[in-house]
Amino acid sequence: AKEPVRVLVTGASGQIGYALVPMIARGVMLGLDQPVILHMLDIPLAAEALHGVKIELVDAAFPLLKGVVATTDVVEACTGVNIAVMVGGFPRKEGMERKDVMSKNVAIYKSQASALEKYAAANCKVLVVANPANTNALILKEFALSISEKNITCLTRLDHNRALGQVSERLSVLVSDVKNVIIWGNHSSTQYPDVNHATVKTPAGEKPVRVLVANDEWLNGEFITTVQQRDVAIIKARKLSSALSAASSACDHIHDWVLGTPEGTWVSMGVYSDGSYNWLNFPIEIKNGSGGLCFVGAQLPFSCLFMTSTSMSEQTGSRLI
Ligand code: NAX
Repeated sequence: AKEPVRVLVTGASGQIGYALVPMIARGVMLGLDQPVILHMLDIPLAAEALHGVKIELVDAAFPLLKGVVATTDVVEACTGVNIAVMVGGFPRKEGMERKDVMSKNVAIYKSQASALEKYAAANCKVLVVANPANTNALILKEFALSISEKNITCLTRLDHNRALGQVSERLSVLVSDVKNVIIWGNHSSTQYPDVNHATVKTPAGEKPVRVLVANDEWLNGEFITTVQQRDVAIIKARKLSSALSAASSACDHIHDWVLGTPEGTWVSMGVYSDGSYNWLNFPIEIKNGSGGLCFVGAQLPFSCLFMTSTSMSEQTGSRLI
């Protein structure tokens, strides 16, 4: 049997955390044969709620769940973790300026970064979900210098999945038959969802999305704004921001990072880009097992990113051009 993998979720008693921890415990993130030990961190104000989540995890009797650490102590939370999903953060409240939120998040991410650096397992993979995800990832990198920047990513898979969902709805095809959309830019409403290389599997082979949709006006207009502003639509309908889709996309992100993407398929991840941009989204294809570099978007006419993911403890990669 495999050794359990320790997965940290910060902000675990929040909306996304509550949706995410059962998915991890069920094997959605790391596979149905991978035992896990969940580490859940939240702030003292949420300690009781966090305890409640732990009770529910016990009650759900997940066969793969080999242990639960529920704590408000950042060192205890980070000790020995192989994967860290950073969901906790200070939300922007009415009347707050962006810079006020920023300074709160700097303090939070500074302390969590140093705890991860000191106490996490070697080669711990970090996914930042909390917004502003790109900036929080950068703060984390600045304060955890010994963690390779290749092991620090942020979530844009939700935007990627939303784009897949839009194409699937428009064409009335299975979402699992749509692939290779790309989300460019920052994880914000200025992101650019791109279907120029996206395809749909049909009985007659793979067809370009642009050909099948045959409506550039929709693809260049409503499609893009729908993906960019999806959060607004969810908040309007639910009076709460996205949670189950965010949790599911975080699982997809880690799943593909650790286990690889299917041959010929790329996904969007926020990764460190040197130069002046810091975290940006790139299409990334991750090959499992071989240790060889994997090519991202072989037929794409732009510079891309190489990355490999061979096992939990081994990850190399380098940026190309
Ligand atoms: P909630 O407010 O429901 O939960 C946040 C949790 O974090 C709370 O339980 C809170 O007590 C905890 N927390 C606050 N400070 C903490 C600290 N210092 N250490 C540990 N825990 C702490 O928010 P939720 O809806 O779960 O969203 C979480 C974050 O995800 C937000 O920043 C949100 O903006 C971001 N999102 C990012 C997305 C993405 O695609 N990157 C999409 C979904 C989501 O909006």
